Amino acid sequence: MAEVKVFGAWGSPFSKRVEMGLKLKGVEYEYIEEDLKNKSTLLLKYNPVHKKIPVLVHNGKPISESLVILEYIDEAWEGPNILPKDPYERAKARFWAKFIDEKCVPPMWKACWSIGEEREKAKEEASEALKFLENEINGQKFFGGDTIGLVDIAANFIGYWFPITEEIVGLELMTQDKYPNLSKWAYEYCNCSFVKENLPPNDKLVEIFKGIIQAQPASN
Ligand SMILES: N[C@@H](CCC(=O)N[C@@H](CS)C(=O)NCC(=O)O)C(=O)O
Repeated sequence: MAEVKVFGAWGSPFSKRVEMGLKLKGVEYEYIEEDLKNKSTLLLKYNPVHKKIPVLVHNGKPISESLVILEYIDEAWEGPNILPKDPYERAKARFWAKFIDEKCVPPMWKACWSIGEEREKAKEEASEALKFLENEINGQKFFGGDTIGLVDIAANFIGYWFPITEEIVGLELMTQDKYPNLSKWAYEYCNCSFVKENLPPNDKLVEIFKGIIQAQPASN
């Protein structure tokens, strides 16, 4: 039987992308929790370039970078498609997944954890980027249409982690008023059974985020 291992961190949306891909395909795997403050020799061996989780190891062969791993999973195993079959739709899915990583997640995260002018700039950038995603859903249940695909899994931070963080830090960015499609999508995605079962517990994330706030200087 194929040996499938995931080196991850329980609270990481990138790590969860890989687990969601494997769950979607029905692939069994061994999960290895990494301590990111004290990375294992194996993680450093498997991902010497970025030294980050997640890493998927399939029969001893390591693959890094969550979006690359998702494409690998799609090609290596039968089961529901992660990427569409049509070449144009595939290209579009890759475009939006890259857009999420480059244009959405960084300013959204920064908007939560920065202050003053930096925060305002990040909020503006994040709002602009989210508008594109809001339009892209365009009445569909998921970015992939009726079923969950690459863009939905790539957007997991937007659907689950961000609303929790927003509430903790008192930010109102992805509101239902401004982003009704995205808000509906987030609900549908997080309540899809295989997703719901694999999301990190809300209270554990809240604890982590509250810890970050407490560790910040008093002026924040
Ligand atoms: N682009 C990477 C991002 C992965 C990433 O940022 N992983 C973080 C945890 S959420 C990590 O391993 N950080 C450890 C470090 O930077 O030293 C991917 O998509 O896999």
